[in-house]
Amino acid sequence: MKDILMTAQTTLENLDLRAAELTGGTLKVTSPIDGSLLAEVHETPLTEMDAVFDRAQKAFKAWRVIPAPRRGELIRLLCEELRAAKDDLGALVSWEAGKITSEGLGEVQEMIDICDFAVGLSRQLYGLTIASERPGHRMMETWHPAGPVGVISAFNFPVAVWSWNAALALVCGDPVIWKPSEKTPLTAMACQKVFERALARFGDAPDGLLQTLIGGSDIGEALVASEAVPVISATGSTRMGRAVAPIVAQRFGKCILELGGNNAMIVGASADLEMAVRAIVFSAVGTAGQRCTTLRRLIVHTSIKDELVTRLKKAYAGLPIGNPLAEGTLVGPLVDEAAGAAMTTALQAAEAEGGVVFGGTRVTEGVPEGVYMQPAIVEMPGQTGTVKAETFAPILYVMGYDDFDQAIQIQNDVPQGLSSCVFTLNMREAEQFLAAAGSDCGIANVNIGPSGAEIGGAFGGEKETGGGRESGSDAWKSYMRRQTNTVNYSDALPLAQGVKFDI
Ligand code: UN1
Repeated sequence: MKDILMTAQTTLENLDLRAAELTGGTLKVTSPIDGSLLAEVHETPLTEMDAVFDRAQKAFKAWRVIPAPRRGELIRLLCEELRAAKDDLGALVSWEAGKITSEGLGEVQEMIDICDFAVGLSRQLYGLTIASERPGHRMMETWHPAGPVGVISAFNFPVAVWSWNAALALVCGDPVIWKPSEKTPLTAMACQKVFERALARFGDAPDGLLQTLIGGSDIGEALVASEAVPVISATGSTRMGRAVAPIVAQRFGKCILELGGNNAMIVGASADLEMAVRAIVFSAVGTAGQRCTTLRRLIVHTSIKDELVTRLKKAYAGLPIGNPLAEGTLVGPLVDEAAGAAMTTALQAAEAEGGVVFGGTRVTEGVPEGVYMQPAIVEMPGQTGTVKAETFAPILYVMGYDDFDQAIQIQNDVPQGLSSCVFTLNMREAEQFLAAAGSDCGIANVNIGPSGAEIGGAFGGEKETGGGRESGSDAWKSYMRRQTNTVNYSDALPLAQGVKFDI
């Protein structure tokens, strides 16, 4: 392990994180790869929070009047800095979150992509013009910056989810206060450094455009409760969302919530099974089953179910599990012991409900000292309580169906509504899946898996997933306030709806 640790130190140094920042603090950061201690970082004191909000408000007042395309220039520079830091930042994502090398790099690429998108967006914060019912009047909509945005992010996408929010918020004119997961403060600290390099090149940005808070739930609670932060974007569990949303609603702030997913694939009788198997394995097993978009439920036409399960078992049996930094590894560790225990508990519960489990045991040989689990396939007699709950681990529940309407009904019959997909060559099934009575999720795909979305689309889901949308399309509107303007360029004052009020 010594060599690997030395590499972690080199990565931290390359990212400008100095010994003083990495030692002597109260928050221990361990690597899921082997449980080794990466750093002891300093937490933001709760007493510092008022100053954080003040700085953000001051920054907002200065930043909101900078023309949006000039704000885009900062993101263009950030994008350049991210490109330069890609290898190191990707490696640090692997160290801190346990992702395989290609997925760590992929996450940084996702940041680069959203920055590119945001630069273009900075010249396209379009409002509508609206036909007025009154002569000599003009109506329009103008989008203005909303104010400081609080970003709460999870360990599993420690940097990409921040960038979806930050790149948009900053071109929209909003400073960002970031509360990363306690499990992944180092990647956040590294992003703060990368951002500061972009700021230095930009020249005249106000102080406090990005502030990163290191620490636990007390700091998160202060952020959520603060009236100085009109928008809170929170990614994590449904439990966390249920705690955050009422507090923000109470003060009439806006929430962008991206919470639990319990994503399904329907495999129709006509499906290209070769493609389906590849899509299933990537989306069920990739990131060790720790994506919001991970495939958790497979709803398969009974005529092909046995064949598909046989092929999947074969693919699962050959999966390279181990050190995520080693070449060829496809399945890295779960984030911690609690995640491994939750997987085991869910598998036991599924078994008690009549499930037949393949895999799912802990791997201890030939792997470092982290929580390495054999991904599991569980054939279920039906959609039981355990299947309806999201367990953040590589468990794939398999159920059969005979009739396509029944498949859609099973797909929708869970509390979560993030991502979904159908594998079929039957265009009627494909269109039915995408139609109003089809999938009830925020994301619905045909002949690709539910995970690995591109940044260009709006990302988020319905029901317990929280209803928020981040990333592409018009998700930027959540970071701005909308103003309706009516301009009268006539010399009369007609009232709308024909109301007469002559004095
Ligand atoms: C998440 O797991 O919180 O679609 C985000 C995907 C990635 C983002 C996942 N682009 O799988």
